[in-house]
Amino acid sequence: MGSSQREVQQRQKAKASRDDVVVVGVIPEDARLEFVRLCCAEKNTAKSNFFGKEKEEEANHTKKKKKKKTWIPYGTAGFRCDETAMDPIAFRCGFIAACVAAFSSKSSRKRTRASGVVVTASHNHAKDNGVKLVDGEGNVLGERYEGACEALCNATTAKELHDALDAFEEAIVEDQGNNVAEVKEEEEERTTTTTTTTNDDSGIVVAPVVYFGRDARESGARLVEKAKEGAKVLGNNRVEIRDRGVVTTPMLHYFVYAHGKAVEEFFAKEEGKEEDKCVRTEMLRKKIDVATHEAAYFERAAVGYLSLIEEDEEEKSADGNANTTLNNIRKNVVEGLRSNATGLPPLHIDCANGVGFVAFEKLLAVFDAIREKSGDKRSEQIELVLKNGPKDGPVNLNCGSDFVQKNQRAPDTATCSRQSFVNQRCASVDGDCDRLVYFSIEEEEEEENSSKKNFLLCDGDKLSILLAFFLIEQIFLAGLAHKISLGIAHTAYSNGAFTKFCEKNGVETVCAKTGVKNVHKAAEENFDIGVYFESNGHGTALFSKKTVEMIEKELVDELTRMSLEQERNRRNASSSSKSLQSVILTTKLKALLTLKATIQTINPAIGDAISSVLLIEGILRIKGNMPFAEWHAMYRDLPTKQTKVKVKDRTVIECFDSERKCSKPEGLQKRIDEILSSSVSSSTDSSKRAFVRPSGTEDIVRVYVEASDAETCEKICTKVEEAVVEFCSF
Ligand code: 16G
Ligand code: MG
Repeated sequence: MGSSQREVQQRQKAKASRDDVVVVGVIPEDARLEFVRLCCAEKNTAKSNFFGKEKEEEANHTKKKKKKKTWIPYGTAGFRCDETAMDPIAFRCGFIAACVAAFSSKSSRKRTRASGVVVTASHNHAKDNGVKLVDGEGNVLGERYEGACEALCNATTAKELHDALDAFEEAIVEDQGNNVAEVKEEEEERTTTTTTTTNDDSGIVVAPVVYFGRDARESGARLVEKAKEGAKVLGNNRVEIRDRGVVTTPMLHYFVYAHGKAVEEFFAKEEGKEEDKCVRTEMLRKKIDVATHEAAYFERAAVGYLSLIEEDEEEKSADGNANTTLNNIRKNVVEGLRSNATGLPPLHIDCANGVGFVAFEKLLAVFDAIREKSGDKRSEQIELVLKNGPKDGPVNLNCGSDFVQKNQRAPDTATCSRQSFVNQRCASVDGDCDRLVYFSIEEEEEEENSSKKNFLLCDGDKLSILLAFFLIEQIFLAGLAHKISLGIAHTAYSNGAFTKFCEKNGVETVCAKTGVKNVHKAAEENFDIGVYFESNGHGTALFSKKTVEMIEKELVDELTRMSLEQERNRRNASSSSKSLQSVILTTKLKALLTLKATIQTINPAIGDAISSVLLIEGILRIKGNMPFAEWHAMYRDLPTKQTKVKVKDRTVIECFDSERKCSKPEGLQKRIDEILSSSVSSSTDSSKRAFVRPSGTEDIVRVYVEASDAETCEKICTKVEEAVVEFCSF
């Protein structure tokens, strides 16, 4: 008996002796064993790289310590570490993604399943790299997988690998609901036929797909190959691999989302119903190819933007005939919404020396193509000046949204000096283009001819405000305010002035833990339209399915009513009451069209800096070319201070209340409360706030403080840092 067979028997025996075990064999045994074998083989060769330096350095330490040092956690957004340590993790994540694509579906057999792997370390240093995993819906892979993924990627023995795979299978089964039998049946069909694909109820042959993509880091190509190797272990007959090369993280999420949508639509509409199953299979494949092509992503966003800023020609000509009362109504209601969409100065985008540059270039090419093809002048109404591309220097070095937001200063790189941003309208994205902040820097001449630079930031909070207020207005004008709930989800890092402003204006807010997955969930669960942005610029607006359907239905109804109304008006053009009715209808229709265009511009899968730029640019134009300063001045941020504290073990800190308070180590929260109410700061300053949390991406504790003046912030921060050191050093 071979050692692997023995292993299987031992595992099965162990499982049989446990009463609670319900999961056996979601992952086919051949693939499981091959995966474990390859992981162990890699450990013995490439692992010198994996555990590399630390292993040597730690040679004299205890075994426990050694393990701790090399353990790579599943962080806030997947794995991230020095790129030289990423190979085994990329390999294992490839296998994980393949299993998610092939087995995690909630067992709708009419669905070709997909998943995704993005090799990126986002805003982190160029020498780092990482993996973000995408689930079948195009969302961040669910939290239920995190523990198993972490164990799987850190396992060093066959036993540890098998245990982690068992836990992983349990998470898959949870995802499948109670349809394990059905999935197993599919698996049998698949392995007993020689096709490379899966049969569904109607006999259509479909294949689970893993989409791969990477940011512009040098190590990306190597790590994607590793991840693909991992996926291939599941077997060519079980999963198809599609490598999308250098793409932004949100693009990869979109491909997975669009894949699922294409399949769903194909079956819902019973496309090619009359054809035989081979023809239908080919039709489905083509449909998926088109929907998940890069061009589809850019065209969707570009067309969405153009519809958003659309000018209503009919409205202009109607104006001439309208009486004064009508003109006034239009002025108040309509002009506030739409303006001649020219006149905003160009937007200078700092692309963090990363993939965003490449993606924005492609977007601009789509606008050019639209203009050339149809002569559509609207596509001139976006002017982006792209700065800091991948050839300009190491990703995120002195540039990118993280640099801009954390340091409150403009980028400064070899190719784009700080000066090149002065007196421009500017924005900045991060290394994988899922964060966005706007900023401006003005140079003021001072008396003695020296210059002072004024830096103003519109961070995630201000993006939320602009977007939420715009949507509230549109919902109101569309007559849907009583049917749709809209609110903002944010994190503890949102400025106190932001929450106060929302409260004052009656906008509901909900605070969630740091991390896109948490804020996304809070927005989704609490509102029909949930706007969310972390202060660092991650975010979007989520429209529930019900809301999208409602808007679409209202639009159809409204168009029907409009055409009837126009017909009546034509018959009796002099009736002012009918004209008034017509204007109100126009306003409603416009709002509905605007909402529809907004939905199209947004990446439905995840927050996306490209669609956010288009959306914000569209809104600013609709708002009469709102100047940056006006947007920035909607409310004034309280001074804040953020620092990092290095401690022995950051995980001793445990938080609650969306990370605004900590329960462990005992006494720390009490000390923070004392600092806040002590003489360090004025007792009348009700805006004082401070919290600490262990970072999910770095081995440090983060400290956040805000108060009504910068000096108080500094003082409180120093005291809180001291408290962290004191309470965490045991
Ligand atoms: C990751 C998260 C981001 C979060 C940040 C917090 C995603 C895609 N990214 O970048 O949302 O704000 O981590 O980092 O989820 P921290 O835990 O180190 O403070
Ligand atoms: Mg990012």
